[in-house]
Amino acid sequence: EKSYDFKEIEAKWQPYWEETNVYAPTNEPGKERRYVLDMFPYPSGDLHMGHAEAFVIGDVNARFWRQQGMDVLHPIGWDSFGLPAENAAIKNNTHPKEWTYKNIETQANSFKRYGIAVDWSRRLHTSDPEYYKWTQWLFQQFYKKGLAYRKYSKVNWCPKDQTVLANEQVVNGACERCGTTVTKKDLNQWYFKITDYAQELLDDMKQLEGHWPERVLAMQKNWIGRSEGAEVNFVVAAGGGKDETSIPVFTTRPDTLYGATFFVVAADSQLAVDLVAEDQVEALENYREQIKALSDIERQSTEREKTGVFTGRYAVNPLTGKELPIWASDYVLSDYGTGAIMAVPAHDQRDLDFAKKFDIPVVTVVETGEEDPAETGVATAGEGTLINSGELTGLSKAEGIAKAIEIIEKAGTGEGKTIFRLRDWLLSRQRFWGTPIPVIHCEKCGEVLVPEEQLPVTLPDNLKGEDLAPKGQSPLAAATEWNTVECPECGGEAKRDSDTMDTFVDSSWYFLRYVSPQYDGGPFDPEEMKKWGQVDMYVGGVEHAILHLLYARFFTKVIRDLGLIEHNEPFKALMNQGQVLNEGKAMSKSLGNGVDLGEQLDAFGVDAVRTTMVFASPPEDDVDWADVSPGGASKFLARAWRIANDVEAEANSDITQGDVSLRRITHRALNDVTQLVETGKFNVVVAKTMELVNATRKTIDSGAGATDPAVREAAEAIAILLSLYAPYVAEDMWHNLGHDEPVLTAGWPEIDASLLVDDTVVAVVQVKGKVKDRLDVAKDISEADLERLALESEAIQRALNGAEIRKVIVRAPKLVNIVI
Ligand code: ANZ
Ligand code: ZN
Repeated sequence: EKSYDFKEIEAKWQPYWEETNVYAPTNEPGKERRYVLDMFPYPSGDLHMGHAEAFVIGDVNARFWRQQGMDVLHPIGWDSFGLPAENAAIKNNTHPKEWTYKNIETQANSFKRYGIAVDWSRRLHTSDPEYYKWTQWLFQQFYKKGLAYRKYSKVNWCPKDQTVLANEQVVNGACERCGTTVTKKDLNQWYFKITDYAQELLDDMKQLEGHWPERVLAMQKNWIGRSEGAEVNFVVAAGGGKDETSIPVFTTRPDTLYGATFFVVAADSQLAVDLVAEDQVEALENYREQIKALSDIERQSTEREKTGVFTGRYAVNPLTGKELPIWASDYVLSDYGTGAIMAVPAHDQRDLDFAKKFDIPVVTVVETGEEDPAETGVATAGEGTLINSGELTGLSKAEGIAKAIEIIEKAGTGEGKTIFRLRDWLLSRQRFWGTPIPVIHCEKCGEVLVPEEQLPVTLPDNLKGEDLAPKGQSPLAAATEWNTVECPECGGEAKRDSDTMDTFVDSSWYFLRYVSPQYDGGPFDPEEMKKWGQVDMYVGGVEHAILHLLYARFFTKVIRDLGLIEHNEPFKALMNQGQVLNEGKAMSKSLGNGVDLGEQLDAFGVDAVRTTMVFASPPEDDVDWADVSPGGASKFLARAWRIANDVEAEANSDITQGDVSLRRITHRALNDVTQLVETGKFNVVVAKTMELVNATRKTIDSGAGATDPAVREAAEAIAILLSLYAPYVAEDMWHNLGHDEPVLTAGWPEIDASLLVDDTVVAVVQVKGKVKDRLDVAKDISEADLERLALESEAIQRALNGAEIRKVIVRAPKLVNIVI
C-alpha cells in the first residue's frame, strides 16, 4: 500500500493550482463576494515564520468563504520601495531594483509552495512604474484639493541616514533604524493634510467596533487625540525691553483658572524667543541648546526632572487679573495647542513637579476630598467642588468648565475649543528608492504639477551604488540630468522635485488597486470597484495598528471625496495575528533562536507547518514553536490521507443506511466549523477534523466499515475541512476519492439537521445530596442501565469510599441519588 509522501503530493498539486487558476475570482453573476487581504510583505529576504503564521490566517478565511460558495478576491503583492533596498544597492554597487525584484521572486516562489490561495494574476509591486504612476496621480488629486502642501519646518533628521524621520520613527531621541541621535533640521517638506479628517477618522471608528480588535481602536483613538476645552487669551504686560502682547493657551480645564500660578511657553518655540526679556536672552539660549536633542516623549515624561528658565515676563490671568510669571520649559510642546499653557500645579502633575522644583505657589481650587497637593506632591485631577474661585466657587468640575467658557466668551478673552493631537503627515523623504513626487519647481511659476499625460515620473535607471549614498541632499537632487526639465507652464528651465514619498503612501491605497491591477484608465476600474469595494477581512500585525491603518483610512476618505469610491472605511474587519516565538522569546539573530521556515517545510511538509500554525492557538495569540509539534501534525495528516485510500466502493450507496453515529460526528463537525471560523477559532477547526478522522478510522476498522456510505461521506468531509488549512493533503484526498475538480470548488456539504439533534443528556450523580459526577448518557437510557453506570463510576466509588449503600434513587435520564 502507498504511504503518505508530502513531497510527492506537493510536487503534484502546486502546478495544478497554477494551471487551473483556481484561486482567481470566478465573477459569476449573483454570487456573494468576499475580499480577503493580508498586509502585503516587504521583500526582505525569504519568507519567515511570521509570514507563515500571518498568511495562513488570511488563507483560512479566503478558503472558508470559497467553500461556502462565495466569490473570493484574495490577492497578493509587494510593498517594494524602501530604505533596505537602497542600502543594499549602495553596498553592492547596484541599482535598488536588483535586490528588490530578486527578493520578490524568492518570496513569491515560497508563497506558491506554501499553497496560499491567492489570485496570482493580480500580483502588484509598489515599485513598478505601472503602480506608482497612480500613486503620483493620487498625490496630484490631493494637491488639487489642498490636501498636499509644502511647508518649511523643523523636522527630525537622522545625520547618519541623512533623511527626515517621522516622530514615530524617533525612539528615545534616536533613529529607529540605526540608533543615531536625531537632530532637528529646517527643511521644506511635503505634508498631507490628514488633520482635516481628524474628526471623521474618529467618528467612523463606530463602524469598526466589534470588527476590529479593541486595542487597535483604542490606539487609533489615542493617536487622533481629541481634546475638548477652551482657548484663553492672556495679556502679557510690557517689560524687559519688550512691548505688551497677548498669548493664547489651550486648556482642558478652564474651571481651574483661579488655580493658575504660573505660565509656561515651549522653550523651543519662536514664541519664547520673541517674548523673552532682554536680560534673560542668554539664559534662554543656553537652555534651548541643552534640550535640542530630546524627543517629545522624553520631554513629556513624568519621570524626568522638570527643567526651565524664567523669561522675565508676566501674563495676566483674564479672570483674576493676577500676574503670572512666564517660564520657558521643554515639557510644553511647541506644536501642540498653542505652544503655551497656564499652569495649575494643584491639579496637573507636570505643573506640580515644576512648581515644586522652582518654588512656585500651589493653590487648590477643586476640593476633591483628597489630601492637599501642596503637601503630598500629588496633583488631584478628579471630580470635586470648586473653591477659592470667585464666581465659579461651589460649582462642579463640569459646571465650572461650562461657566468659565461662558465668562471668557462674554468678555471676549477666549472661547470653547476642541483640538487634536494628530499632526499632518510629513510624507517627503530625501531618499532614492521611493515614488518620485510629481511636481516641478519653476522660479517663475512656482510649484507646477507634472502634466498628467507625463505620468509616471520614473526613477532614473542609471544611478547605482555610491550615487545613492546620502550626502545631505536627496540623490535625485544631485542627478542633474534627471531633474532638469522644461517648466510645463512657461517653458523655461525648471527642476523636478527631488524628494520621494514615504512608503506609507504606497501602502495607503494598494487594496484599491487589487480590484483591477492592470487597469490604466485610473488607479482602479470603477466597475470592478463596484464589485469588490471594501475589504471584508484584513489580516496583519498589530505593529501597524496606528500609522498604516490610519493612513489607509485617510486615503479611503479622500478618494471617496474625490468621487471615486462609495465606501468610507477600507477594512470592514481586522484580525491581528500573534507572533511566532521560540522558547517564549521573539526569534532573533542575536538570540540565535531563529527557526527557519524553509527547513520546517522541508522536514515536515507545507501542510504540517500550516496545520501546526493553525492548531497551536487562536489566530490572535502567540505561538511558541518550542511547544508545538509539526511532527504530530504530519502524523495526523497521514492518518487523514489514508482514510481516502481505504474508502471502498459502497455495498449500499443509500446514505441513510450508513452508520448513524459516524454520520452524526460528520455533520456536527461540518456544522460547528462554520461558527468556529466566523468567530476566529481556527484551532478548534483542526481539533474537530482530528475527531472526525479518529471516528472514521474506527468505523473503517470495524469489519465492513470501508464500504459503509457513511465512511465515504466522512472522508469527503475530512477533505473539505482540511482544504481550509492543509490544501495539499485535501486536494490529494479529494482526487483519490474520485473527483476531478479542485477540492476548493467542492462547496460546503449540505448539513442534515436531523443529525445535529443531541441524543445524549447529562445525568447528575449525587452522593448524600452532593453532586459527585456527571455522565453523558443516551436520552432513552433505562433506569437499570443508568444505575449501573452511576455505581461503576470511579468518582462515585471514591466518594462512597466503601460505605454501605442504603438506597439508590434513579430518575432516568437525568439524576441518580445515592443515599448512604
Ligand atoms: C490647565 C490645566 C489644569 C490643564 C489642569 C490640565 C489640568 P490633553 O488632554 O492632552 O489635550 N497642555 C496644553 N498644551 C500643551 C502643550 N503644548 N504641551 C504640554 N502640555 C500642554 O491636555 C491638555 C492639557 O495639557 C491642557 O490643559 C494643558 O494643561 C496642557 F488641572 O491647562 B491644562
Ligand atoms: Zn515656469
